[in-house]
Amino acid sequence: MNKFEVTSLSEYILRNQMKIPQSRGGFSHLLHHVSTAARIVNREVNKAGLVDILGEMGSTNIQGEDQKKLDIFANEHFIDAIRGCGEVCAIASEENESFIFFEDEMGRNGKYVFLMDPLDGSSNIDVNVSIGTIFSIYRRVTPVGEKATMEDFLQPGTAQLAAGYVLYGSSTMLVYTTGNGVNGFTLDPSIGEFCLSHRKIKTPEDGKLYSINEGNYKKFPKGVKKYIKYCQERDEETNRPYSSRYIGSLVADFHRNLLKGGIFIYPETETAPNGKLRLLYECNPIAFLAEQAGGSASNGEKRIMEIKPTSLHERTPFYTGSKNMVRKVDAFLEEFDLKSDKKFNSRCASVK
Ligand code: P6P
Repeated sequence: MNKFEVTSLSEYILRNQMKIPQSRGGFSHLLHHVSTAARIVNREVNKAGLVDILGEMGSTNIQGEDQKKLDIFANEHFIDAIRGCGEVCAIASEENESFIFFEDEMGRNGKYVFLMDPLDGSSNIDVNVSIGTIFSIYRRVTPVGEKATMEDFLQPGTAQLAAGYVLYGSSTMLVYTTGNGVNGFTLDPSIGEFCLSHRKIKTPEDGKLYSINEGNYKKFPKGVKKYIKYCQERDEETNRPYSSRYIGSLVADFHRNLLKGGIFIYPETETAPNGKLRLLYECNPIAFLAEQAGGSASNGEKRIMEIKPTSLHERTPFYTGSKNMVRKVDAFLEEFDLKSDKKFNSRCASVK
């Protein structure tokens, strides 16, 4: 690669499309539209402080969360961009109670379904903290041409064709995978293009950062409490104590840990037994990226991407990042929190 050679996202997509036999470019076309929507949302996020687009809409979304004007803006623009590409038959969003089926001829014949959290971390919008868009793409399982059903969306994360996020931070990045590694593209505002800046991202197997909202400490499972204390102990051999880093914006926290090494934890609590984060359009796409970068993602007991979803907005406990750190917290959970029936079963199993 020449020193000053710039690979735009468009060029990268085209190069990779040619590697896919019999590709007619539909998938590449879809990724282009994601990029376009990301640039439109980025424009509004960057000037949020200057125009009347900050603050509450006075409405709440399906999650019962206050909707910020930018939430609505991002949701509408991603829906329009994805509808316009003609490759997707239906879309599910954190902001919508059910999925949206694109009735017209073009939509009906789309081969893919698209899931997204259009603007995650939106509670940070008014205080200028990084926020993000998270997306996930599957091949539909119902016949092309017919109406999409919930079956198209309730697929395990292992069936994802692509996943990614847009990070609206000090610079705007699009990070995605199609199952052949993770690449990061940084928006160059002077040319309006996402340019390859982080080729084949690999996350360190060990890290020194742990990200969790310790304000909920008293409600955490015993294994999580033990792991937090483990992170805080002094042990030179294992580079402890680790540093606590928590922004309260999943994409920003995950992205930092992805590049530097670390673990992000949003566990179950006494008051939220399934945690807070959504399986389909937050945890599965992030898990796909984590695994493709050499990390891992679990719900404390099993691989996130092997969970069979039962509803569009279901939540899951989420442990993701450096492989050895996720393995460590899973071990603490196994030791201190394995459900009594599971302990009983595992004891029975060990008796055989
Ligand atoms: P808490 C933002 O609302 C979000 O969905 C994620 O981006 C973030 O990781 C999490 O919630 C923060 O939740 O309860 O720590 O404020």
